Amino acid sequence: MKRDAWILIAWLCASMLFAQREVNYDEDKVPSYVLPELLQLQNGEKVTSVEQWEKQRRPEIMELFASEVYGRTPTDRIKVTHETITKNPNALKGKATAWQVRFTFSSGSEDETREAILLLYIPNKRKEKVPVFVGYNYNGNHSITHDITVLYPPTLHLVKELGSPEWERGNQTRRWPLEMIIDRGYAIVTMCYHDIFPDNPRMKGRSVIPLFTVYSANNTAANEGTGLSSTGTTGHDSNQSASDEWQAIGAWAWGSSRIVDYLETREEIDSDKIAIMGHSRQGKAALWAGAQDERFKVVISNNSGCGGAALFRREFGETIDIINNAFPHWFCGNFKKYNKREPSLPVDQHQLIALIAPRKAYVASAEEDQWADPKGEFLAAYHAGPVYRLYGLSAIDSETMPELHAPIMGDIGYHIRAGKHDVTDYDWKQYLDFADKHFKK
Ligand code: GTR
Repeated sequence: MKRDAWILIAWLCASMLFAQREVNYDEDKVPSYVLPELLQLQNGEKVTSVEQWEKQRRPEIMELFASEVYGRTPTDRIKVTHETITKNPNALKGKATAWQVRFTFSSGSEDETREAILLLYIPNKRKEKVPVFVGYNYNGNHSITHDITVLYPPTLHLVKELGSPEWERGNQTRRWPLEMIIDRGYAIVTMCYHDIFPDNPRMKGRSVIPLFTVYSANNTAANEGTGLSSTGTTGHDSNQSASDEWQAIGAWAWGSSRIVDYLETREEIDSDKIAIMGHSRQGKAALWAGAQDERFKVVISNNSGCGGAALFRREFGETIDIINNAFPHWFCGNFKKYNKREPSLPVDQHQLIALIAPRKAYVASAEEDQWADPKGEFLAAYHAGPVYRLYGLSAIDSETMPELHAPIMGDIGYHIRAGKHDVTDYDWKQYLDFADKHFKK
């Protein structure tokens, strides 16, 4: 082998070792930290009433998450149309009716559009309007079922090479126990998250973001998706946008609200009983969606980790610096100021969960998912408590983590299960129980 190749290999090994060293999995090395106050205004005044929380403190915290972490969701509305493509009254062995609906998003001038395909299952056995779970899938609607009539997402080719495992029908069925959800009397609705923002640093130009007037035109060229040759880039930030411009997580959260807009048009659905469930990066987006859109009455983050439920200040597992380098397109530009500077971030994730109050929040961890910092996920749920108590609701009582498989089901829910980073039937059973409890089924 040539000398240069050896140097390259040595450099790669050294940088991998270095990267590994930077990840802390040792509880003793968690720095001591002080969490930003929940119930204290920026002017130092204490918050003692729901009114003060809602009118003053909550907007302050919301503003900080928008400007410093996820970017601002535009307030302008773009045109969204819905077209039913298929209706299958015999889905899931006749237990449900499946609908596929094409969403077309258009810019003000309507010269630019994006398409997304929604897949909605509604239980056939129902006496009244049904509650619903909203959740994005990672690999496409075709991946959650073996039903050959379910369409591929229009965007998958932008991020996944044809023939890669994501293209295989049914490759994610184990994460989507559709029959179990339908049997419990819930509708379930999903969409491929790539349809809203194809998950790649160079794909912002292909996302819904350029459809908005606030999108700065000067970043079109830098971010324009040019096909598969540009995928897989890490540590690359070609983002020229305003430092508080929304990025992928903001767009995914926005997209889930557009799903709610559609659900509100469906007479079979009880729009007062809408739950959102997101796994991992979608757990991050679900919390941000739940914070912003009060139509989500139950908000569930499954193994959401850094930028989701986990407290940043523990610097355990994935950190701000690591996530910003690996996924430069997820958070806003300002968030990069906090790389390796967690204590200077003006918010932490207990505050994100608190923004959901008085609606119900559930955080779930997996024992082997140390990258996501289960303890940090638990502690954020715990420290959101004061806002729930302000509303007279229940919160998590003890700072000690519960045992495995001992779910807490108050107004804030939490569980940790055995096993890896994933969504399992066990997780879904808890979410259904939690939703039953709060939707009084
Ligand atoms: C990881 C990332 C996590 C989590 C996860 C996922 O690579 O570091 O923050 O989002 O991906 O979404 O599966």
